[in-house]
Amino acid sequence: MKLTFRWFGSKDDTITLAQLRQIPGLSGVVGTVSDIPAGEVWPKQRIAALKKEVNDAGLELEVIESVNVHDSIKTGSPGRGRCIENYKATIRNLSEYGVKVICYNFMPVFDWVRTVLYKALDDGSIVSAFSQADSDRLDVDGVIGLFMEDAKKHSLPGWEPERIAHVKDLINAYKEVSEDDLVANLKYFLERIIPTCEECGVSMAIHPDDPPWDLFGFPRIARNADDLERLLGLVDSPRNGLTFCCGALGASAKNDIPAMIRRFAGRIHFAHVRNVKILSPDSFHETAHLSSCGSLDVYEIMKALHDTGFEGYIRPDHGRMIWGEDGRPGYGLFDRALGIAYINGLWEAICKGR
Ligand code: DNO
Repeated sequence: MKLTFRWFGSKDDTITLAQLRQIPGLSGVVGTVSDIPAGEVWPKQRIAALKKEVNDAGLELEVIESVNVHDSIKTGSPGRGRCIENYKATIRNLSEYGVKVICYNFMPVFDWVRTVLYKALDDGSIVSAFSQADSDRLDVDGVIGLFMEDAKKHSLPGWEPERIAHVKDLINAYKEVSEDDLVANLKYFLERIIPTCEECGVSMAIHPDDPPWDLFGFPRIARNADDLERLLGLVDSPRNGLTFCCGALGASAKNDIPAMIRRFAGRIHFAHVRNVKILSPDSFHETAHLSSCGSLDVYEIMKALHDTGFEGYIRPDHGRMIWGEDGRPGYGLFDRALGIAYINGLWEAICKGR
């Protein structure tokens, strides 16, 4: 496995590559070019510049999170043909610069959703949280307000202000899209891009729904093991794979995370290893990575990855805000670096215990 760290770029991240370089065991960053709108081609010069910057800092750039999928593709609207061709061109361009895995999602309208972005735990650390009851009270406008308030300071992945400015149109565009339609639209997309991935040696890795249940009446199609099985079957190629986000899936106690890792071995290209504290069947808050801090057994997660011969990329995810750091919710330096130290420790112990 290769350990990586999500980095939003020198303009958009408070964390520097020089800082990341000092995290022991880190092989590279999970990068993005965030100002290119979904549906457009990522130009080679931009990818080359990002790669150079990352390589110059002594790190690799082999994973991208995310190349966002345009809503015309998700909703199956006219115009998707052009966006799919552009997506294929982006895959080719990224592969030329050594990218091996592309993370994306197929969530309607919203990416990850929380109802609280700053919740103080007993130790004074700050985490985000979700409660279905609060979400029902908040309605779509309330949730947008919550994220937009934060967007003034930090633009959160999936909640970029320019996207959210059109959110009412987006919501309308998804009104007639059923769960079956969304699956069919994903199949249409994958059938067209996976041959390009096969040619270029790039793996697609879909991110599961976060939280892993239906929200605001929109269909969700990556909530549990059965959903993931269905997605992988849409195009049965190893290039059609998963970003296995332990925290997203693990927010539902019905998802047995180590068992799912064993079941989908070979199709997991990228793992987001983190913990989450389940408070009730539909509420949770985020935590430190340690098993004892949350509801997931992170040792069993790492063991399942190890036992199944996982050779992909791992990154820590959604750290707490600690030690007075101010950053994007979930994406500070300190707690994610602690998460990596823990993942490194578990991995070494598991390897040597064999
Ligand atoms: C949240 C992230 C997601 C993820 C996208 C992939 O913190 O895990 O925003 O990057 O869903 O497209």
